[in-house]
Amino acid sequence: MQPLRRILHAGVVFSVLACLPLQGSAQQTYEVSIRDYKFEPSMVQIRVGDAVRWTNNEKRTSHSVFFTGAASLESDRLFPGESWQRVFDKPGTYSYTCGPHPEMAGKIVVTE
Ligand SMILES: [Cu+2]
Repeated sequence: MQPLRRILHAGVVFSVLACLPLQGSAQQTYEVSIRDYKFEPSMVQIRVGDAVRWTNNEKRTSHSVFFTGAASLESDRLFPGESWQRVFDKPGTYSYTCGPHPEMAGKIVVTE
């Protein structure tokens, strides 16, 4: 019985390891550029577990990424050249703006 049990155990370990690279490659990071007082693209569709990274590409204006609504969350102020990222663990539509410039608008749509 002992050798058989060892083979079964090896099989389970191999299966678990084989799944890891697939899970890792499913997660992606999407880029949003901040320029001319706009989020580009203003709407991004992603899957649960993906990340979005915002980069301030202005010459001298600073911005933030400010999620309004129930789970309110604001990034630090991003100066030109700086970036900030967030991972989305739950499906939903996440609307955001910029703290200092409420006329700026963006949306992240997260699906399963
Ligand atoms: Cu701004």
